[in-house]
Amino acid sequence: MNHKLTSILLCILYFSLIGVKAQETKSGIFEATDHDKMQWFKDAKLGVFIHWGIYAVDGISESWSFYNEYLSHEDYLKQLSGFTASNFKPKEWAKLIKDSGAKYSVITSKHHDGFALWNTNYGNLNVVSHAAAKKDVLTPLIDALKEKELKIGIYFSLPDWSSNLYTHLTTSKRRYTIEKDPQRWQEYLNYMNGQLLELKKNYRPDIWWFDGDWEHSPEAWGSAKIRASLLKDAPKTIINSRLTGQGNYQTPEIGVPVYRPEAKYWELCMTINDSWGYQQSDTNYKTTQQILDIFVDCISKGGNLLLDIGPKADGTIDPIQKDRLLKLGSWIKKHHKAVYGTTRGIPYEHFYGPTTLSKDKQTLYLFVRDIPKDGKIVVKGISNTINRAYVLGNGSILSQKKIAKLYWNKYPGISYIDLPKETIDSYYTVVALVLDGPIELYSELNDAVEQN
Ligand code: H79
Repeated sequence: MNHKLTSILLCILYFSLIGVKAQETKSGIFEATDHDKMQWFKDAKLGVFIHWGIYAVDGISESWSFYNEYLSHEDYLKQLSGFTASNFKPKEWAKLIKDSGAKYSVITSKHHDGFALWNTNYGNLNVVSHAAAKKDVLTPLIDALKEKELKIGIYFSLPDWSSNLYTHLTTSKRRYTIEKDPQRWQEYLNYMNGQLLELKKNYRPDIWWFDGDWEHSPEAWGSAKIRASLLKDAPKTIINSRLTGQGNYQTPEIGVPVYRPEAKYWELCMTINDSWGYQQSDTNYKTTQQILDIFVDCISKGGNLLLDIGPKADGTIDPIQKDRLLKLGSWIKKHHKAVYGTTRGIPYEHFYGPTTLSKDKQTLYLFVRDIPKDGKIVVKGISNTINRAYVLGNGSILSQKKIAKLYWNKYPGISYIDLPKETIDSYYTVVALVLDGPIELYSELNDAVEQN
């Protein structure tokens, strides 16, 4: 092949690669190879979110309490002297998180109040030089989580309402506008990016969990530049959708999706009571059943749950929060095959409840919340033969009976599967249907005689 032809072919190859390299999706920009890096996230299903900061001292809402002017910024910062971390046991936290069944944990390195949990060289508000703790708490926590082989997510607030370099102080007070003082804004960006690079270098996180992007445009934040610098030498890092348009997955907050989201990758973040940080007065804890209702709903729709805890200022974790994580963990342990590495389930028309499928699509897991009054569960419109039905984590093989199956058409009939009371789990019983091949759903309107 001559030189000219080779270079033309190389050019064509180059431009066709560029063409598939980046693609805009709902959650942001997607590289062609991003599906590989998202696989562990897709399989993980559960993460534990940690909101830990000075707001735990008085038990008031994280950052928002002074932003919304419920108290002065000055009084909010007085909590620094109560943030002792004196009983902080990172290894116990990591064990608890592992035992919850989570595969990753996302920690607030810095919330909108600007209080940094590590020994940062940037800014003017961190745990070592400004809080009673006088020690870095982020490093030992991340070390302990890594020791337990948990993936690490770093939550980072783009806004810092405490910084004099930042535009917003409270809902009614602005320090300046970017248009009028671009230099000051640039100084803020230098501080913010300095911290981000510090976090990247120190911790090499698997996920960057941004928050607060709504306060400025992506251009003002320099979102594309931030993304490029975080991915440099770390292309497998995942970024959430809150770096406006630069992320890999969507992050609905509190609102459990009613319909299956279109996004391929998504994660619902959810409080364990009604607060992100520790608030003593908030006793409105979700029950284990309710947490599982939400979790099962998420995984059956192809998403993850990022369940939040709010440790106290001394580093202890409320016993109710511990209890919920441990109960969730023991349910997941019993039913792990129906959870990790599964894909979203089948439409409710086939089964009136949440479902997941094994990766090879040959096992369908049915999540049964209640006790069926006639001891039977019903599955419709599955063309496969159900080779075996059993109760996951219990082992009982279940008998089944098919009705309304005719020999002269392809309509697969209605299957009734016996579910004896003794096999019922206290939260969700999982029935595994082992099929004769990848699942085939029948969706025809069966109104014609196909064979006679
Ligand atoms: O860290 C937790 C919360 O503190 C933080 N995200 C979780 C994980 C958070 N709280 N609220 N929000 C994020 C979104 C806030 C949106 C609002 Fe607005 C800001 C409502 C009013 C001002 C954005 C801008 C929506 C309407 C205007």
